Amino acid sequence: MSNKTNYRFSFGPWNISEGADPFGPTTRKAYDHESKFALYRPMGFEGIQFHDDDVVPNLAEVNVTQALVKASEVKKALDNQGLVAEFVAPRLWFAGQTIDGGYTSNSANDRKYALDRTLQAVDIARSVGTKAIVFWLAREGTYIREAKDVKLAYQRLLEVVNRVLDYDKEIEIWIEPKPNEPTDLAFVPTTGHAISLAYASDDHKRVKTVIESAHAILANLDPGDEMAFALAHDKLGSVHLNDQNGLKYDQDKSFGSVNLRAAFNQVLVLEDNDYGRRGEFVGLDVKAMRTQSGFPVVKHLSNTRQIFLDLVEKARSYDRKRVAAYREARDYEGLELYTVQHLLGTKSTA
Ligand code: GLO
Ligand code: MG
Repeated sequence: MSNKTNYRFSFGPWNISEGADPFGPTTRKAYDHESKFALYRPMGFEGIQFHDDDVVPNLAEVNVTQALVKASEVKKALDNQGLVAEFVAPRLWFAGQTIDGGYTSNSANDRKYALDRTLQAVDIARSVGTKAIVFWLAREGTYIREAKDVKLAYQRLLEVVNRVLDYDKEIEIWIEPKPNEPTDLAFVPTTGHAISLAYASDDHKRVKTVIESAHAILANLDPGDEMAFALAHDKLGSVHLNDQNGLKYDQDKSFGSVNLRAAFNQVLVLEDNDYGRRGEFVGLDVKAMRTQSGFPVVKHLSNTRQIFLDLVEKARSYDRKRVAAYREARDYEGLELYTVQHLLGTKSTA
């Protein structure tokens, strides 16, 4: 059953951070942004997830042409290091114009800013060599329910999706759902919402989703099931593997570090459905613990990759015939013991 895919891994430069949180200052020195690229290959990664201003760090200060020149320079630097850009995401949550959201802001000027910046992110994506842009809809939502007309907000989101599809006939939009944080009630909280938007769009084949394990857990959903749902519609553009200890702030813990069995089930879904066969990346979105010292701090990334690969081994040695027999006999108690013992590496008594 397993396809023996050689998985390709990616992460974003923001995954190497200075350890600040809302309650305290940074705990580590900043590691030079572009020097981070040299860390990828030795750790077994080849894809870089970019925000538009990770490609062009001073984006607000340069003109459109300068931004594209910089993006093609970055592309050359990546080529030289055997790296590829996986996607570019417009970082709409930092600008003064997007305090109350971008595409769904109540201000027409701010909505225009968000659309213009998104179209520029499409051009940056093409110049840096990728056809995918990610919509993580950070501030598209409400802090109080009465603040926005929610039906109108969803219509506005669809309008932006269509504008982008029309602007570049090859671009793909991957929507990354998340139910809350930074907003209280986020628009497009689940995979189902993202996929509905895709089907409502003018070219649904070019609208997919990025599923982040922690975001699914924050919506009280099972990440593996969310991935399977997207795969059933051929809409899993990428994944952001990590972990999350229940319904609290977004933790971005190392994959499998909280719920090993749920992590195993995510790997099983990817393995059994040939994920990666068309070059899709196994993307990570993990944060190092604030307490960790070093320069740079990258163990959380190499550990997550290793845990994923260890679970791939577990997925490949999981006896599918035996699973089928338990299913056939409807002996789910037996199946559960087999699965847990398989994960524990103990002698199977089931
Ligand atoms: C935050 C998101 C964020 C996105 C990134 C790429 O919760 O997971 O890290 O993945 O901005 O769009
Ligand atoms: Mg993410």
